[in-house]
Formats: sequence, structure tokens, C-alpha cells
Amino acid sequence: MPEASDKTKSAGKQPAIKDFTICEATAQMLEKARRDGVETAFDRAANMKPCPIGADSACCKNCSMGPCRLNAKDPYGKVGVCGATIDTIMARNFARMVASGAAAHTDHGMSMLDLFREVVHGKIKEYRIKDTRKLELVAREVGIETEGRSVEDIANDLYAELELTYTQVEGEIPFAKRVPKKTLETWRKLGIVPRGAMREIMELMHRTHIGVDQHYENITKQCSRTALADGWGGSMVATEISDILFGTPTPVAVDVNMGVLKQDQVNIIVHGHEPNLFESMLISVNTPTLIEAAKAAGAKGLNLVGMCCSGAEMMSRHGIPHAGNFMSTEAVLITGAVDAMCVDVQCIKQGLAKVAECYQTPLITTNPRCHIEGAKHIEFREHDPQATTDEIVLQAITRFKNRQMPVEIPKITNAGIHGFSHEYINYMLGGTFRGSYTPLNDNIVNGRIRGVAGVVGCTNPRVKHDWVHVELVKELIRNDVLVLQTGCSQISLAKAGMLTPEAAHLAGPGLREVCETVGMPPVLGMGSCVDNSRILIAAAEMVRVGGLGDSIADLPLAGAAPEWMSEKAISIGHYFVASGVYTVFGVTFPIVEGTKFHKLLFEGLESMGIGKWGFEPDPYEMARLMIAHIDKKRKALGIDRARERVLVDMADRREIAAA
Ligand code: NFS
Repeated sequence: MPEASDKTKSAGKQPAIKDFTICEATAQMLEKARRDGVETAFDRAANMKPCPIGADSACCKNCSMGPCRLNAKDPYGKVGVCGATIDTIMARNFARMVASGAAAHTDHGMSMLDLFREVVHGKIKEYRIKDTRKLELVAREVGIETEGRSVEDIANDLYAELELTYTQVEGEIPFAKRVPKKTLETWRKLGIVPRGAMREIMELMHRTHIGVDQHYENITKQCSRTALADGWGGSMVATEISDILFGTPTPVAVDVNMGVLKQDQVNIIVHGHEPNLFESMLISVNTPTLIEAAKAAGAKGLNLVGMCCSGAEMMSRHGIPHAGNFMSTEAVLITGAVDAMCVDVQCIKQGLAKVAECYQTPLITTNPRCHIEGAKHIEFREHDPQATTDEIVLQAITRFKNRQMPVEIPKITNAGIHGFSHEYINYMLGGTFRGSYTPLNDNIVNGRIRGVAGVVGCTNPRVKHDWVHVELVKELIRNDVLVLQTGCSQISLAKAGMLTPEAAHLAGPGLREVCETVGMPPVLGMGSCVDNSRILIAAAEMVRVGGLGDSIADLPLAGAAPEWMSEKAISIGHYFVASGVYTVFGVTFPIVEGTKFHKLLFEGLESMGIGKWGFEPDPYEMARLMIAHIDKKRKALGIDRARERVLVDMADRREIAAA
């Protein structure tokens, strides 16, 4: 076993593991890591102080006259060598985070679209269009005629139309047609309706070059346009095409946490973001010859497990067990039970390579965009997907056969219900024939449900892992706020047992009543981070159904990413803000308070008719801010004093539907 790093050794008194995480399984593995002398991101975070100037985004390294460091305590006391002010510097840094995050989601969406094209053209035979109903629905929404036409023709047209999401030089992206009319009008007035994502990201990068856009308001405008090209563009295409190809999720019971690993089976983890690798792996682990090979090696079978976002997608679509979120990816290797971890793109810590080496687990990169020094690369080729995944399974079997070190799997699993697509919420509330968001809106109007919150995003070792997510969500549901979730946040709450109908007893009386009537959890898991687009579609649907205003900005709705860390999270946050949602981030915020740019993001944007940013690391205070915003919107809608009033009872609706 390699030596512990110098940093760990020289750290002296180590911080208590109970301060790192509330996830019992992760904590057990961190204890084991200490015994084994293995370092993780938790240790590195504890030992590495963040650069204070960078944390405030008060430095610029966009040219070689710098890097220029400004003083956050006296933000207007100094400018960069070129004369750039603190507002220009922070806005440019922020813009580059949006550009990078949006690029990640849109590139992922484009990979899905590439796959779709090849499937439609018959060049890839391993996958096929699974959800033709959704294909027709999406096609109609972007203006494609479906009546009497073949699936192939519709799919061809849909491909051509959705390609515009990326390539269109002029004009509005296709899914702008889904945006509520008044929201879209506001965007048009502000000049932020996106063209193709490639154009928006390119222009944003251009504008942040030295000596181009040097007005924070104008930079922010392009930030909004680019972020919207992600939310209503690249991310939405990723979600919709994945549903069409692999199936639209419906609720499914799934086990989450490290106890899903099996001592006597070949454990294969897929960690990353694009579902195609995982879908192919699902075929491979069900291939009789490979199952036989596993048995011949002494295993009871092949155990496929997900992590992070592709894990969240596969959990929602196929009920594949999930081992944990971003801050558990090193910890899971410490079990010694992982026989292969294969990864594609995004949120793959480079530190995994070292930990995998310590436990003799093959770490396998598969995507040409993501190689890691020290990891093995087996390229995933879409035209022959199983060649890669079969090969990975064989390597995992070999590792199982040669397992040399003791395996220690935390015996913890948490059952929960996942897979609440916006389509399913529609059905759940209204039934097959009366599928509608009307009951949701009715219950918001009558006050049983106070409002809706999207709680999403990463986990981050700068705060106690999972704790901020869990406390925030508990506080929200206690106050009758229905919570929608995606990504790593959803896994935090699943591990806390909150994605079960039984968790309704922790909700306030109004929300509890609705949950108990419908039989749903107070916390609805909608999938991966690109599936935040489902929250946008649900919000648009709430506006369309009526009774809660004319634009997304009118809804009693708030968003949060309490433990965010990635640039993707910033892009998501900004597309929610630009769509009209008050969005609060925890941990830290890369902007100096009291500056003009800060004022614009935290106040000014709202006065333009869209949403605004908020920042608050404390979960209880964060909940208070979100609830205050929801109440403000209720007041503006004139429903703040709404009394209990039974319209059509939820049970009645379900009976009508079932009849
Ligand atoms: Ni989202 Fe998914 Fe997790 Fe954060 Fe990373 S896995 S795309 S970025 S860490 S939620």
C-alpha cells in the first residue's frame, strides 16, 4: 500500500471525521482510510486553505500583464493593470464559470443527440427509440407534424430541429416554445433569448477576453443568454433525448448507499454523467456468457451500481442501486469491494486514481474527453458499445478473482422512491385521463402546499457532507414546501430516508395531507443534474395551468444548491435565476458583497422581471429566506390568506381517473 502523503502525515492533529460528513458509510470508510494511510479530498480540503482573493473572485488572470489582485476589503481602491474594475473582473470570472458549466451540459446533450441521430439512421443497433409517445410529444411541442407519420420520419425531423439548439446562428432555440409567454416576452425585452449554444458560449468567452466587454451589466446579459442556452437548450435536449431513447422514468423503489455493494459478487461502479455507457453496461452485466464467467471466478453474479449523476439517471429509469454522491466516490473505493470503477465525464476527481491504486481497483476512463493519469483508458465507441463494456466486465471479474485485501462494506442501505419525471407528476396528480398540474396548483392556492422548492447540486468537502442538504430540506417540508430534487442532493436526502412516502410525517400538516392522499414522498427525486430541466418544464406547466400568475417569476417557487462546488452548478443557478427563480447558494459565493455586480445579481435582476441570486451557508437561514420569498410571491398573487377549501379532493380525482 502506498505511503500516506506528506500532507496527511504533517497535518498533526487531524480533524474529527464526524465533522466531515453525516453519511455513516462515508465516515466508516474515512476511518478505514486513516487506518490504511490513504488520503482523500476531505483531508486535502482540511489541509488546504482556499486562496482568500480567489474566493472573493477579486483577481484576474485573463492576460499576462497580471495576474492582478484587487482588495475585497476596499474593492474600489484599486483597478487591474488594464484598468479593469472589481465589477468587470468579478463579472468576467463569473461569466467564465457560466460558460464552462453550460459547455459541460450542452456537450453532454450533444452527445445524446449524436447518438439519437445514429440510432435513427440505423447506424447504431444496440439502442433504439424506447419511448415513441414522448418522441411524438416533444416533436409536437417544437412544431413538428406527427399525425399519420412514421416514427422514423418524426425522429429525423426532431433531430434536425434540436440540432439548432447548438448550431443556430440566428433565431430562438427550439425549446423557447415551451417557455411561458410572459417569461419569453421578458427575455425578448432584455435581449437574452438564446440562439445556438455554440454561439452563446463562444460570444461569452470572447467578451471576457482582455479589452472586450468591460461593463458588468452587459457581461451579465450574455451570462443569462448563455445559461438559458443550457437550461432550456443543452440540458433539456440531454434529458428529453435520453428519455426518448432509454425510457421516461416512473417511480421505482431503489436502494441507495454503500450497502448495495456485495461481498460475494463482482461489483462494477459506473460514475459520471452520460447514460449511454451505463446503458451498455446494463446489457453487458446481463449477458449470459459474462455471468457464467463471473460464476466460474467464484462470484455469485455481477452487481452493477451507479454513482453521481449517471447513477441518478439509471436509478430513476431502471432501478439500478446507487452507492453515493460526489463526496463518496473515493470512500466507496476504500471498501476494497469495487472490482471496477468506470467513468465517463464530469465530477470525476483525479484523486480517484490514487485511491483506486491503493485498493487495486481498476479505474477505467472511457470517454475521449476524459483521460486520467494513472487510470486505464478503454475507449467507449458508440458504434460498438458492448465491446467496451464487456471488456470492463472481464477486467472486473479478473480483479474479483484476485481480490487480495480484506473487503469491508458498510452495511447501510436506504430504500426510497425515485423517478418522478414531470410527466409522471402530471399523471400522479391527475390520473391517466385527467393528467394535469391542476391539483398541485389548487393545493398551492388553497395553502395546503405553501410553495415549491428545487433543492439540487453537489456535495463539497468545505462543508459537512450531506448535512446542509438534509437540514434545509427538512426545514422546508416542515413548512409545507414541496421539494423537488436532482443530482447529488437527491442522494443526500435518499440516504436520510426522506424519499419515502413515510417521510410525510415530517412534513407540515398541509403537505402531509397531500402526500398521504396521493401516496407520494414530500421530496420528489427527478434524476440527474441535466434533469433540472424537468423542474423548468414543471414550472412552465404550473404557469400554463393557471391560477399562479403569468410567468415563472410569479410562482411561489425557490431554488437552492446548498453544497455546490462545480461550474455547472453556477450555470444551473444562473439559468434558474434568468428563468425567474430566486436561487440561493450555500458554501461560499465568488463575489464581493457591496459591489455593483453583487447588487445586480442579488437585487437588480429581480426588478427586471426575472429571478435573483441569494447566498446563505446556514441551512435554517437558507430555508427562512426561501420561505420568505415564497410568501412574498403568495402575497403578490393574493393567495396569502387562502383558507382550506376543498375543490375536488385528490382521492376523488384518483377515483375518477381509475374509473
Ligand atoms: Ni451536478 Fe452531477 Fe454531483 Fe454536482 Fe457533480 S455529479 S452534474 S455537478 S457533484 S450534483
